[in-house]
Amino acid sequence: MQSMTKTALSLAVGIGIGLSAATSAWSAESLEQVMEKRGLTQKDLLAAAKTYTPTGGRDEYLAFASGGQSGQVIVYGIPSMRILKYIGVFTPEPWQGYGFDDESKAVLAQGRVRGKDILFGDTHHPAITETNGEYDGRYLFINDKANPRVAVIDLHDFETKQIVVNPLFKSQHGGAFVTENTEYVITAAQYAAPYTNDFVPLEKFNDEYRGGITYWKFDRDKGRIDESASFTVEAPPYSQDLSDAGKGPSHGWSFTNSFCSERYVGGIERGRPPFEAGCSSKDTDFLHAVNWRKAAELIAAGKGKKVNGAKLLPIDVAVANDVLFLIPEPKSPHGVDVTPDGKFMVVSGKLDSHASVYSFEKIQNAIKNKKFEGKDPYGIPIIAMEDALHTQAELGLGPLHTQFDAKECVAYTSLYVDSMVAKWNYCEGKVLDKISIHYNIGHLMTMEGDSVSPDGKYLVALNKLAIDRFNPVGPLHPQNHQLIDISGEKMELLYDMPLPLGEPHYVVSIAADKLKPVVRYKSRTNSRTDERSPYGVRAGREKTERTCDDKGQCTVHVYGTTIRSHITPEIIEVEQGDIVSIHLTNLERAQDQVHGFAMYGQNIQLSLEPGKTASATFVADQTGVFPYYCTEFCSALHLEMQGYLLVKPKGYKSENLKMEEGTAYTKADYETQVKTNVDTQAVIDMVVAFITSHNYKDFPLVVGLVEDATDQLGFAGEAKKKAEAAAAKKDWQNAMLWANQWWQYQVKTADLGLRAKTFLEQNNAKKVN
Ligand code: CUK
Ligand code: CUA
Repeated sequence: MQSMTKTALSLAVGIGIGLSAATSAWSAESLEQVMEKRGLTQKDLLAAAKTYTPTGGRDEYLAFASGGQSGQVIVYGIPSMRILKYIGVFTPEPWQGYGFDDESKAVLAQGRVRGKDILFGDTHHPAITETNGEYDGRYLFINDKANPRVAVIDLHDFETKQIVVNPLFKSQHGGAFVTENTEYVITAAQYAAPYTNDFVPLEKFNDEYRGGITYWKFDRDKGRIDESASFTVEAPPYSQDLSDAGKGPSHGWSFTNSFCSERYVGGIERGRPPFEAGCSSKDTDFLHAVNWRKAAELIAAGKGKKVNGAKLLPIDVAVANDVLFLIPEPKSPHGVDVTPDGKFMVVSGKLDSHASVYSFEKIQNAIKNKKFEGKDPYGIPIIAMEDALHTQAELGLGPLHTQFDAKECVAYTSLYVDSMVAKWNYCEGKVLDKISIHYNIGHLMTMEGDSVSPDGKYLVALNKLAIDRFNPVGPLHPQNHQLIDISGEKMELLYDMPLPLGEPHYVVSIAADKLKPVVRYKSRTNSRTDERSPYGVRAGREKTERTCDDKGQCTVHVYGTTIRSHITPEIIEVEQGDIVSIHLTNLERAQDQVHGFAMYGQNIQLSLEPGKTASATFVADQTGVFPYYCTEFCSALHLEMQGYLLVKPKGYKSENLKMEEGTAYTKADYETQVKTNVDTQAVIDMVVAFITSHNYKDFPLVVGLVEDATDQLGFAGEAKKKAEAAAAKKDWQNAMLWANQWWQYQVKTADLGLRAKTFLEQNNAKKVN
């Protein structure tokens, strides 16, 4: 190595060639000392050991949490509770380019309500697609309560693909809940309103305001909701709350609880007591039982009607065909949860200390024997509570939502007022255990707890208040997700996770090994449609086209690419008033080799994952100089990954100026650079020798790195040829610059080699141990 140039030598040192591996001096602090210093108990240590995930470790489950008012979905791992991703759903999310590239703007535009952009969502209940009642990990649905919308997220890339708007509802709290084979995604209205967009006075509430339950048809092959095959079952103006789909014996039915069946309309300003007084005066509300399979048949047979462009099954048709029934449920219920075996429905009333367990079999018997205690004002038959009830259990104050364990008959119910979780037996109506949480729990969630075979193991309590749990960060506190170990007889609190987004109403979790997310897109993919983008280009085919229509409006399409460490094109020239559409394809194939694209003054930020094509369209209405650059620190020369948009005044005539280089290079500069490159190549060869002599093919990650390094070395070869061609012409300026570009590719090759080498060293060391 004596003759090595300085730059190549520092590179060699950097990648550890010729140096003995540094031995790490492990600090001698003992576990006891750390415990004492940090005030930890044995119990804390045990909890830490159950959740701590060492570097490189993976979680057993992935959780998808609603982001409440943030309009997003949060992904985190269980048991580590490490946040992995925020998915932009109803809200722009710049890191992912969501709402900033043309492709995702088209998705958000699907969510317009009555012609208006709605750029927030109140997300409540995520649901994973199911096959035979098991989570299959293909898609995730989530509803927007504020605007009656449902989004479809594809779990092959964790991106939002579709938003549908319910044309009948003006709110939609109850959703999303899927049927056993994801035939339908169920949502329910909350605040009754007219189905049309017309003004209807509140005095006509009973006759013209309506609730409803919508069954969105999911097309599994396309991975999209089919609005034309979706329908709504008309419901009285009771505030339909949450639903759950039947399963097993109750497959084909769904259940929706309600509150304010008093049909009270507030109006403090009219001298009337407020909503909260009038909506909780009766002792019971109604559980709605819907035979959705029959409803679908009736719709298919043309028995429905079209209202506001949507298919509706009117109450009278539903009643005449045994589709819709009501069952009283105690005081201001919130939520309904079908047991994993599909035999029972658990409902809890916020103002009643019991959980009520209804029997599907008893409900069916009452229907078969036409045993009803009466009809509601809309003619819907009411099954008496005692004819439908299996058992009730006194759980505590403010019971809300219920989740299930792997153990037979075991359920967990959140107690909002008590700030506790109750573990109980729903077959026998017996409380088994209780644990305090901090504070005011809403939903709770067990692993795969909505499926036909919950895994138990962990429970997450989703708490409304964080008060004293974390370091104060101002009057707005984070949310608090608390992880509880439910594997034993007694529940054990393990961990508090602060979540700094909107209120997380509900979370679903799935065994991580059921998810198979991709690491790259097929070349030139529009990730929002999963089709090849017409705007994608291959390396070397980059181009800029300007066309003008007969009114003189010109449009510039830029078909560009990104690759470490340059954007092609680096200069874009347009005229003031042009519509500019920049389409960039990330040519990278390597895992995690993302580039971004941001531009001054145009509200543009693209995220270009390997293989993706994304576009930004804007009007160049102001003249000027607009730098753009890559927003991901993608490589050593990331800061140099830049360019200029030049917006020229109309009719601008070039002043015949000459580019003046900041630095002029000589033959000697060129030769020094070539020497560095030759030495660098020697370093690369050493790394290659190391990798190829160390069973690298056993590690897919290293194989990927080697592939990428080979690509980079190929680019180095092309630049080398250009350098030599310029040198042959004695064009030392370009010879030197291309020689430098050749070296840049070598550095990238070496960088990848280093990562591969480190990985092999660490993992082979592990094997030896
Ligand atoms: S809701 Cu928030 S605690 Cu929207 Cu499911 Cu019950
Ligand atoms: Cu690409 Cu930074």
